Amino acid sequence: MNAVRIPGVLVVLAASLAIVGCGKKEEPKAAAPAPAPAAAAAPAPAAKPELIVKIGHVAPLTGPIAHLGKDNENGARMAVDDANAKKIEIDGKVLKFELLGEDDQADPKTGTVVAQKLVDAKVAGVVGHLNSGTTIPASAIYNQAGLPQISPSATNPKYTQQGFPTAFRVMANDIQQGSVVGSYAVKDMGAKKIAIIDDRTAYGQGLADEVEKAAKAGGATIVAREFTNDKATDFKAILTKIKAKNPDVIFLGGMDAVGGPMLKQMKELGIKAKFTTGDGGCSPELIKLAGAASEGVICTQAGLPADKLPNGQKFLEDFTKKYGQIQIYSPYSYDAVMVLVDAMKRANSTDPVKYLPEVGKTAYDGVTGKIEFDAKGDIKNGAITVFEIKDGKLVTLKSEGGTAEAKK
Ligand code: ABU
Repeated sequence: MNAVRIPGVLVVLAASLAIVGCGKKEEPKAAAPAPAPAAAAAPAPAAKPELIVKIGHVAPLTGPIAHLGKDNENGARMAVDDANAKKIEIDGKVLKFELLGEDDQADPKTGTVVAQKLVDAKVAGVVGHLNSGTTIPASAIYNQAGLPQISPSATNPKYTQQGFPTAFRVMANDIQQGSVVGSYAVKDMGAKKIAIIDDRTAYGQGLADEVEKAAKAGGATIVAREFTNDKATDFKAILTKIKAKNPDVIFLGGMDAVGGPMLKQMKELGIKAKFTTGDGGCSPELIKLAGAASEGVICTQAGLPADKLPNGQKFLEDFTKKYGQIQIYSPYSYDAVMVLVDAMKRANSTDPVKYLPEVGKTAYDGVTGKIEFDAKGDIKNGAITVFEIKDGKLVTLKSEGGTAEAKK
């Protein structure tokens, strides 16, 4: 240990001062002048009152596609945080958005139960649901309550064909997607014989029907039409039947949780047909689940890829930093929240009765491109992008539709 060395002369001096100090009489101290009164602090400006605005969000947060539900919810949550940071004011009050997240388990009945729960909680609008099979029955409840509902991912056309003024979606629908997939399989993949499997959900079966129509119109023959369900993991029986028909292409109308194990089992059975699927299977999760069996898969998403969008790249960076890899729909749920907020601003009201008409008049530059709705609530100029899985990544092959500026 290093000793602290004190010079000897200082020790003597300090001791003498101490002795002197001990004998010293205290002189009475002159009264200290009264302190000048402190300058009166300026009163802090009164904080503006807040108005709490609840936004509902619904997706499956449990079950086989919980990863997609969480991706959707994270997109909505990020939008709520960004909207709150803007300190938007209406009638002298700062809007404080709160996200009320519900889990519908991708189950149509649960979807209606949580929809009613959100109506009872007096949300100002709803982003959701994720699945067409839950979005469609829930939309009747939101319509009854006069609540704007924007689905970021439900692509079955029936959702917006019901004539509900409350129903909107921010991506292309399956009439468009089915036509692109069917014609891509025939023209670009050269398929003459196509086998189709669907998961019997509103999305899977609906998209499969559209693909079948387009493939037949293109001159292909549908050699098999099989079905499974959205919770299944063993497809060997239907794949064995399909193998006997020797198709060039197999199309799956279903989600990535079904597509992943199906691809593995196709490989195990030695099926050489190319595999195609729609937006519900076009995810990083499909690659994770299928591993090497996902190489060469052709899939579509109902929008433009982030690198073709002016605001897409920044969203991708910000989201990834906060929540990790984007699955499929988080950019769309982000935009869906922002469309509601934008309509409230234009209406100068968070009352659904007053701001619902403004949702229909939206012209919003979102992270997924320009958002405008047609009379039914479908997005105008919706786009479909075709991807191929190469070296474990989704690589863009081509996009159809979308606004000209977005594609520059
Ligand atoms: N669009 C595919 C996944 C969601 C759905 O429509 O069911």
